[in-house]
Amino acid sequence: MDEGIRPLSVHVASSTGRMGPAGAVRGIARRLADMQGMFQDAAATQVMVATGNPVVYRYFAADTPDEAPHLRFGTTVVYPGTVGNEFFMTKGHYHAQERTPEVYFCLRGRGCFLMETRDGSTAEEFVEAGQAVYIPPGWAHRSVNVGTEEFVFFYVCSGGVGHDYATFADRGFRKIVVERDGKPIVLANPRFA
Ligand code: PAN
Ligand code: ZN
Repeated sequence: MDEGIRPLSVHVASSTGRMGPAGAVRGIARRLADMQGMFQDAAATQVMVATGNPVVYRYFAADTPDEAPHLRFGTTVVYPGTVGNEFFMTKGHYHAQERTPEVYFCLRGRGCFLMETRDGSTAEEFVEAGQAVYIPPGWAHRSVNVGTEEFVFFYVCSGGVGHDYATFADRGFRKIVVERDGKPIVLANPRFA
């Protein structure tokens, strides 16, 4: 038993992903300038950073202890948009504690979860509201908004998993999601060619 940890409840607005009350929730906004080099089109990135530097995504976490055996849970909101022809997405990560899974549940919009393993396996799951995805241990995950409204999903994983973003700093994920003829398609990332 964990002394001092009391049950808590938070509100989740399924249309916006916003969580509250403020005292029980942490929130982070990632702007395009925080994602330099992650999109393929460097020139488009620079123009967009210089002309508004949009918020690409936000995420919220309930204020639970970030350590096992507790759970981390909250929402992520990826806004609609593209950089060049590449859809707005999260940074993506491996859990530093690699043997930890995660569950995502889509609340709104249309998205694609890109997943991959260190031995080069890849997977992608297209989702809309009502669909849940299980991310097994050892699978990195990145979330892409492939629609025209906000892509909102709920996540839950073990506390203390940690996030390895560095693996993706140079080349990103093995697959990219781009718009072609008004539709999302998944392509091999040319940086791996
Ligand atoms: C999620 C992600 C969230 C933001 O809570 O942390 O969607 O994505 P990045 O961490 O890649 O910026 C999760 O997968 N937690 O483990
Ligand atoms: Zn994760």
